[in-house]
Amino acid sequence: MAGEHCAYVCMGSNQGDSERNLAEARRRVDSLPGVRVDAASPVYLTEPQNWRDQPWFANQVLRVMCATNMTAPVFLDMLLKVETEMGRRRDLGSQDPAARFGPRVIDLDLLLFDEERHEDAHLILPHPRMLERAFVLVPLRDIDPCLILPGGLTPGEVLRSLAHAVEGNCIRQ
Ligand code: PH2
Ligand code: MG
Ligand code: MG
Repeated sequence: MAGEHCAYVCMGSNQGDSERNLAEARRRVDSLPGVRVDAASPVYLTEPQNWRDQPWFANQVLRVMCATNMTAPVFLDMLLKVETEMGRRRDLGSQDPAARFGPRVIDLDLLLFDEERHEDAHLILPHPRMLERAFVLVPLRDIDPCLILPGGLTPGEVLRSLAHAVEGNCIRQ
């Protein structure tokens, strides 16, 4: 449909059955009103970033089409609701890095919403750490190798200057 919004969501899980959690989250996102999952990357097993002392993650990126009348903050609220419904607990406002970056049943991070820029206490777009994270860029390259990211480069071009290793479905960084 003309006028739809194109969004990218990075899903992550490192508690419980992580791959099942990703599959369940994908199903739930696809059934949100005005939302359709248009493409899904393979699932990768990825070395934890930011907070190292925790289990490896399963990560997957989705390309999602949203109805014309959807806005980025409304879509984010829907994603946070899916997280909560799947048992995610957050320590709201915590500055503790273990709470910010530590283990989670499901994490749904909005990476991009069209070319929108947004910055307030709830939402920053584009996602501020997406260009540093191989677990975002490798699956993004799988689904959209020609996507021009903030900064003007494709996922593959950004990955060239990021120390990381992909072996099968494993990403070390
Ligand atoms: N998410 C984090 C912190 N670190 N590391 C990996 N590999 N994958 C993640 O999804 C991830 C992380 C905070 O949300
Ligand atoms: Mg996250
Ligand atoms: Mg998150």
